[in-house]
Amino acid sequence: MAEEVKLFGTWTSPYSRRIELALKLKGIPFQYIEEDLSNKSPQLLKYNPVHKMVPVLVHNGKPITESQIILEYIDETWKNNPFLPQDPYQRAMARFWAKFIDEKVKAAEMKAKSVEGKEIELVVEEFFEEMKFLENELKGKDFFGGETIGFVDIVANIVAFFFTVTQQAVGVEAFTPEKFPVLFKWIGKITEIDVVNECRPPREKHLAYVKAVIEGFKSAPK
Ligand SMILES: N[C@@H](CCC(=O)N[C@@H](CS)C(=O)NCC(=O)O)C(=O)O
Repeated sequence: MAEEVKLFGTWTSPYSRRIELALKLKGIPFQYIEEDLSNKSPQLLKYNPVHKMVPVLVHNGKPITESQIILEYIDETWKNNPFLPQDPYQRAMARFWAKFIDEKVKAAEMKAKSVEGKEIELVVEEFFEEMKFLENELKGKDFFGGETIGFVDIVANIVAFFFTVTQQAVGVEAFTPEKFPVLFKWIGKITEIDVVNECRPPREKHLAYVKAVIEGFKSAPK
């Protein structure tokens, strides 16, 4: 039976972009369906009735949600170019760091929504303090996955692209090559991979979008 792979995503969503990247790294042909999150499609609501969020991967009619779970599903279903290491301890560590990244990102996002002005800068500063753990984890390696891009690299792409854009939109210089030499070297390395760049939103359009979102937070009733 021919495989049918569909990805429901949104261009600004780092979680959607990581699934696109995973599918491309595995060489899996797929149909991409762009969702308008202000007017979610009946299909999205059917496939993700619990969270009603993108990304959703639909494989031969079966939906899978939550980006890290989708990544593991892809890795288990298509065995070429494995994302997770074989060794159980190394697998556990990869899952630990991936979870760490998403938890810290979500926490920073929630905090940023509840504060104003200068306080946003503090949230960004605090977030990048947490990211020092990630800097340490990467020391001595080209990629989190070792010699090549793996599970944590795919998840950490959010730090490489999305946080640099957010920082520029907010106008804070918390994430700099001076403070994070190892992470910046890693950004240089993953940016050399064409498929990684293909899965990144266009920078100027993305920057304009993030600025508009931040303005929205500021003007939203508290
Ligand atoms: N934990 C989820 C997060 C996904 C997520 O936050 N998706 C956002 C877009 S970036 C979304 O669909 N938001 C729609 C909503 O909250 O109604 C994952 O890893 O897939």
